Amino acid sequence: MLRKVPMSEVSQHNHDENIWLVISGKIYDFTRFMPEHPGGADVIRRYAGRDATKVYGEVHSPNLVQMTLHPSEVIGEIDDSTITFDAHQSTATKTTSSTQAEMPSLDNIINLYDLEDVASKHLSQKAWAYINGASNDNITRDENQALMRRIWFRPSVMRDVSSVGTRAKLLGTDLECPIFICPTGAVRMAGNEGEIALAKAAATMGIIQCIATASSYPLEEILDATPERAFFQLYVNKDRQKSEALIKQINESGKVRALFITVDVPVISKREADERVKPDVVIDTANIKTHKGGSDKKGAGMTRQNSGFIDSALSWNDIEWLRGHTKLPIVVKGIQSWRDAKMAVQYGCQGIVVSNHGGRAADTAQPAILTLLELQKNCPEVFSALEVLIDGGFRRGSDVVKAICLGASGVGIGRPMLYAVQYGQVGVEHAIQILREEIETAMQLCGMTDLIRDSSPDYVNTCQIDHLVPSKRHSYLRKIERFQTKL
Ligand code: 173
Repeated sequence: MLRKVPMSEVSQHNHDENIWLVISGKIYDFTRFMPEHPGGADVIRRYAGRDATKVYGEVHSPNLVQMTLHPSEVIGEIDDSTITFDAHQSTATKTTSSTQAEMPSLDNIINLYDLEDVASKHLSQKAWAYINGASNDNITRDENQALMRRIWFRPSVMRDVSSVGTRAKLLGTDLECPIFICPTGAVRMAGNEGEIALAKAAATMGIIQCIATASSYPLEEILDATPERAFFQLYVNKDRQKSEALIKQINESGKVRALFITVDVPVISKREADERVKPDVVIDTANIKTHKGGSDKKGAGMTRQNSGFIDSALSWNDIEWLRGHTKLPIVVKGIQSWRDAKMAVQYGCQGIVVSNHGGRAADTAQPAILTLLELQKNCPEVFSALEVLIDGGFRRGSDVVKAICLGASGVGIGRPMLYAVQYGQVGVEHAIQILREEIETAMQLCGMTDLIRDSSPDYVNTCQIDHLVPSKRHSYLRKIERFQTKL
């Protein structure tokens, strides 16, 4: 039985040496944990001696506080008769829930851009800045999409397309269509159901989610909501033992089919939108227990606050270390050059994700679809040595079909899935359904009946971007020239 505590007693515990917060009717002692809070001490301090239920609920899963604090840090239960209006006051302003009522019905959402439009109007300013934003000038983010539109279909006609199939195998897993949900940090910023909505919708729709290290719900809860299978994205921790423990948990879950290791942000890039919008609430992530804030001007807001743990010393030799800790397929996520694709083959990886982190890594890095084309032109052997996945800028079923024609075995969808989380699980299912139908229609209009069997570069005309792919020989000759100049 928990002790009933009057609000007047709670409000006295309002300083760093002794700090209590009320969350969902229970009183917790945050004194020990406050310096370790991944989102920083300030947000806890702001609610010292007060009710933090609302602000807590915007960014954390209901059970996180119980899982994080010791049983001895649960002080008691609030005595309801002692609560005054003031205790509920928070400094947080715009929230997702307060605006949800005005969102258009899902029937009116007919493509993924509609979801983005809703997000731009209904997400909190901070969530929109974090999710929609990318690095520096957002050039790579936007060009990822734009370049896809400079690849033309070369449709075949009269191929009896009365029925079409999109089934595919991705890293040994059977899918209804070759789509995976990209790993993204802190999905709960987009909507309360967060990664749980993604897990459930991926299952009902027959696709797969790649769970992120920096997820907002605890890994156990996401895995519980995952009936059968998922991928897992790993940021390698500076403290390797922490990564090893996480990999062990992944191995033992029996649900994870591949380990994606993110390699394109050894340091977090400059995320200016994220930096500019000061948070109402400091969003953090459930599975990361280290915090390194920055007092410099490198600028990445919430992302940087939660990324101090990422090991920038990661190198290709670490693939061997990873291999020593898991039997799962290892997929290197964030390949941006065809030479690195070859490296992944040399180091014995089972897959790569051609990706620039949705333009959130090096700004002005080449669009992902261009990298895929470079692989086709400069090292086509890679496609049979490992699985080539891709993400970045995919918004239409036709974009997906183009990537599959250029040799990708699966396509990742990131931001649009988060925008769909505004509507919870049904929203995510709706988004996946839209994509599937668009894929089928694009196939039929191009004369394909089975996506995997029929897709080939013959269906796409890349002449508008071919000249952007430097030939292998060209760069090799440049190297020799440089060498000769030195001599
Ligand atoms: O792109 C991101 O925002 C990202 O990868 C990340 C990394 C660490 C914490 C939160 C998000």
